[in-house]
Amino acid sequence: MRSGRETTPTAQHGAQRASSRRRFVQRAGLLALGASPLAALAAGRDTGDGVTFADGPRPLVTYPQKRPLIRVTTRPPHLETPFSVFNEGPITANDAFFVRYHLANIPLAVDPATYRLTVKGKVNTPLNLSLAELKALAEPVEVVAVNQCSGNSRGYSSPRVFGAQLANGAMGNARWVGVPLRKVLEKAGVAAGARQVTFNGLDTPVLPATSDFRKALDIEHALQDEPMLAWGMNGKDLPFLNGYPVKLIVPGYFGTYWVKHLSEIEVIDHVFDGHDALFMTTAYRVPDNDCQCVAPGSTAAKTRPISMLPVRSFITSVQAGGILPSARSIELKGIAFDAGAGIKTVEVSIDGGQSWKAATLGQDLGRFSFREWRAPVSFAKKGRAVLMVRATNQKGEGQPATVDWNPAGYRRHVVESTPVTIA
Ligand SMILES: Nc1nc2c(c(=O)[nH]1)N[C@H]1C(S)=C(S)[C@@H](COP(=O)(O)O)O[C@H]1N2
Ligand SMILES: [Mo]
Repeated sequence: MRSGRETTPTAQHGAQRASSRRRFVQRAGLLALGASPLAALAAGRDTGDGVTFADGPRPLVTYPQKRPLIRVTTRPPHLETPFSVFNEGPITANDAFFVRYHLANIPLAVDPATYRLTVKGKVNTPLNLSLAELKALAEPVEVVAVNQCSGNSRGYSSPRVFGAQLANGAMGNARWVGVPLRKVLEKAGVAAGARQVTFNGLDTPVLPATSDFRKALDIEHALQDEPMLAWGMNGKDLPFLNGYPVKLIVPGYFGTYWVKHLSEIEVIDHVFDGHDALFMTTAYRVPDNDCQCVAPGSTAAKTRPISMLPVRSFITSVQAGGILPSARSIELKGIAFDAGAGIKTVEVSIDGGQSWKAATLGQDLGRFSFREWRAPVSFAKKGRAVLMVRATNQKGEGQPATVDWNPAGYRRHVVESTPVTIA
């Protein structure tokens, strides 16, 4: 089933709950991050975006520096952005940006005065940089880029798959400021035989048997212009839950590589493996073929690490179950993005994909950014209609009409359908 609607509490009821939750969160301060049972009680039945998967309702919860977001899990915090946020503009506000962690031991505070970033391994000069030294290491650069979780939209996977049942809000687009990773590696001096670079953050597993969360990039990729060590997000410091004080930004690549609270960079002479490499060697892998897909319900014989973002597009101005007027022109609005080739065309359909018309693209904020689009449409008849949107990029890549299924529900990029009622 695609989605269902939750009963919405009355506005007053919702407001009372929100204010008692705020008081609770204020009292508990940052420590509330791990206090799941009380936070869950306080959250009650407020619903995030009306989307309910087989797991049950998805309440809104409030965390430090965040507006109410959809609770996916509490320990560690995993929060989804309500989809209506993406209609506010092409940049996702810091307080609305989704949050994903894997390990329950997340840092609750980082002192910018004592924070250090270590660079070690196959380098000529190991580094131990303070935040001030990192910021002064090279001329800061900026990029607008989409951070999308590999599992974004996984809840729509059919057959259903294990993992967080996410709707479409595990993505966001921000203006990142930092220094190129390349400058830091050049400062350390990459030694001969370097093969990959690994990244580790301040979060740790609760049990020693659990793998740490570490990611690896090939040395050639790490030395390209795009990967960045960022401290700025939309003109502010990174929100704590999005990786304060420093996060690896890998434009065009899925969010899993964007390591938060980055504390350690290691250059290695082999492909990353071993006990703490689970998030490269076992998780975040896709079928090793062109479509990165298998027949629904089957498993892949061979896999490889997930990498770049496929082309995606969404209608943001109306959501599934929305009601639109007949016999007058209305504007559909939305976003499209890809891994950095850049969006070339966006087309919309209001008849379930039988006919398509071109949308007008909005301002170009850079090839890694959300690209807004608009299209005037009018509905001749009352009743049900299915809206669709599809995009192509400058390389001619588009979106499949049917789902490219894989066992982890990663990288959904099918042409989405939005059922609406014309009244
Ligand atoms: N330190 C650390 N960094 C991490 C993760 C994590 O669990 N720990 N999860 C990754 C995944 S899978 C995603 S999708 C992004 C989410 O970034 P956000 O929480 O800032 O939105 O963080 C990545 N960086
Ligand atoms: Mo993710």
